[in-house]
Amino acid sequence: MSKIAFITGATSGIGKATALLFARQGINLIICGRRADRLEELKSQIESMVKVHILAFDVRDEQAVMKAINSLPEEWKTVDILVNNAGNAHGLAPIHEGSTEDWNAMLDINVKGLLFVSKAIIPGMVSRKSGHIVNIGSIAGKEVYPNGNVYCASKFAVDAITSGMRLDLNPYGIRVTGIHPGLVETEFSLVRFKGDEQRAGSVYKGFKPLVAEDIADVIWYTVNCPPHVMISDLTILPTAQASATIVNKNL
Ligand code: NDP
Ligand code: 8X3
Repeated sequence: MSKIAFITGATSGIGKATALLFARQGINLIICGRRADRLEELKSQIESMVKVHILAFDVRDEQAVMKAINSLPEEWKTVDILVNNAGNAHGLAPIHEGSTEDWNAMLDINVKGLLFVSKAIIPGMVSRKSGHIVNIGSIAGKEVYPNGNVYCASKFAVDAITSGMRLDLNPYGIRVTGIHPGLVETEFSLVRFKGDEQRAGSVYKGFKPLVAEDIADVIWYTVNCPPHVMISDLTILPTAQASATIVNKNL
């Protein structure tokens, strides 16, 4: 029987690329995000390959998360792979200038949203003693960079939660993978800089950044490993990037 993957943040970037790749690999998909029109469009792209179920909800809204996941039809309740990908940076400002609205957004989406979705899905994996959780962290969850403060904190939290999950779910044979990308050209910077296309584009100028499909390939590699193999923690950078702050623009 085909597996079922639940992918958050499937309307764009890494999540969408992962959904497209998983569909080509025959994995049935529950695709999530707030923008229902994009989910419908993605569904129409892949439904000739696999079964697709759409769940449109805001991961910040605990009630909405629980309602959406608890209302899954019976044939969709057995989630084999959870990709906790939804997230974004909001703003890039020194700590004394950052907006509390941005801080709330990052902590509510990147940390609490990931927890709410996990809370709704993991008990089923525990009862079945099987499953794979892939959490998308960041190089920002390994190194703090100037003005990254709260975004970095949210991704350090994802890293800690991922380690905690791995410990707590070890008795149940559930695999837990943390993937930590460096600079990937998606809508990420457009969201961070609130729609300023010029500023967003400048982040990726002068070197070859990763693309969403690079991360999708890595996610697929981790879920496609033999059952006794768990990729626990993986950082992936563009070749031009040596650390969170060092990017060679002269290659
Ligand atoms: P995108 O902006 O392209 O995609 C973000 C996705 O998250 C969208 O599908 C969006 O869907 C979803 N999302 C955002 N807020 C919410 C919300 N409140 N409720 C539900 N879904 C939400 O960015 P990326 O693909 O780059 O980002 C994906 C993940 O990768 C994030 O966790 C990000 O932190 C991480 N990452 C990105 C890197 C990069 O350089 N791009 C590097 C390292 C990590 P919608 O708006 O429709 O709700
Ligand atoms: C996204 C990568 O370096 O822009 O998490 O924070 S970075």
